[in-house]
Amino acid sequence: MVAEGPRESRHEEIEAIVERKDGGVCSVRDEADKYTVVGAADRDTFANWLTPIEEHFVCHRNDIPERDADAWEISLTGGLEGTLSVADLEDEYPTVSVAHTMECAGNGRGQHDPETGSVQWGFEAGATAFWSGVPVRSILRDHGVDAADDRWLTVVGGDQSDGDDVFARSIPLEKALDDCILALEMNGQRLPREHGYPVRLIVPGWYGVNNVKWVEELRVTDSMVVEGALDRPGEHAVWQQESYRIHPEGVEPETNETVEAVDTWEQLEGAVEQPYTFDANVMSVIGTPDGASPITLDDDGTVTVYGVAWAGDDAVERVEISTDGGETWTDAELFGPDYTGAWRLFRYEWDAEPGSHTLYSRATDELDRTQPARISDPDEWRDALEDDAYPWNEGGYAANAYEPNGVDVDVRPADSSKNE
Ligand SMILES: Nc1nc2c(c(=O)[nH]1)N[C@H]1C(S)=C(S)[C@@H](COP(=O)(O)O)O[C@H]1N2
Ligand SMILES: [Mo]
Repeated sequence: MVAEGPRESRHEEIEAIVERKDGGVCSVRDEADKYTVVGAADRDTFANWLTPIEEHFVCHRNDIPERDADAWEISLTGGLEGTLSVADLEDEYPTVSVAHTMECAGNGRGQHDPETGSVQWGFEAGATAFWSGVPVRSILRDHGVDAADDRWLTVVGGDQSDGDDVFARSIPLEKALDDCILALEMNGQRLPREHGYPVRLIVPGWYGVNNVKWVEELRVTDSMVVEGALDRPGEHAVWQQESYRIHPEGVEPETNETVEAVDTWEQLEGAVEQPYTFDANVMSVIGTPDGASPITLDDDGTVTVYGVAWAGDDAVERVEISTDGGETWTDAELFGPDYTGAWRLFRYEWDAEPGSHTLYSRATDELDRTQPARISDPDEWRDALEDDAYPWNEGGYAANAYEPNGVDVDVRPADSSKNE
């Protein structure tokens, strides 16, 4: 089993990352100190489309593998055969770039009441980067796989656990063939070690956990990973079948070989009993004003509200803003880059009055699913969604309520002294 005690190495690794990222991130509380976690330090990370590497959150459980690219090898297993070196990826395959909004499935966990364990994220664990590398499709086709046939791709990380669990995640082969890549670069630079150097999987629009860092095995099978599925010692299915499942308190998630619905929201609506955290639920965050200091009005009395909204691999249809604590709502304007799997910018010209205001943003996706207002109580599980609440769940996963992410803004009158 997984060891429980705090790990000294976490602190050193976190401090080193925070220092290297020079103020763009800060460390986030992890009750048992099992994870290395840093999150965006400032709300205005969410006022820009591309997140600089310096502001991109980091989240992983084990120590970072130290092997370099020239010693790295990916095994191809299951329906595949052979190995791939990083040089093979660079020399024998095309390179593409994809835009991807990475959101930790535990983002918003710190907003659950009563508190759930593990990393107490607010909204800091979201970021958008360009990732470049080899389309998974090119590799699979080259190895004779060109139809999904309801099969799965299991991807294994080379990070050694201090227990005996293997970091393995499965995604439907259909998604893998569609737009996933094995990334070697992030925002045009060699992958930083903490983001998966030398090679990581990118699953555009899907929760962070699916984006396996330090990839060392690709396996094609009829089933998603279950215990005993891999040719190696240890526990194989912890990260797919136990952790990162959405369920009420005290429930042990059932192992499934396959599921009919992968869209996380569709699963939550009842398609799967204990949903898997696959594509990201519709979500938004206001970037500016950030509420940190009062705003002094311009002569024309308007304040521009900027933020970002995303909906996994579905499109964002609409973003509404409330400047009166949720009483009334007005549409914001979507603008800027528009890539599947990445967030959209929004802006709203607010005719502000002096005083204190609570601002909310609320996004709706192309399937007409809107962010709920709050996170439910634990006993509301099945009725929560109908009651405009996100279901409180034991792991604190995939929360997308808007009220906990509101920003309180103090507005001051235009400076009259300059007219005197
Ligand atoms: N091998 C491996 N990959 C991993 C993890 C991990 O612990 N080990 N953590 C996952 C989780 S929970 C998240 S949120 C993302 C975070 O990616 P980032 O650190 O590049 O932001 O990586 C994912 N990939
Ligand atoms: Mo995560």
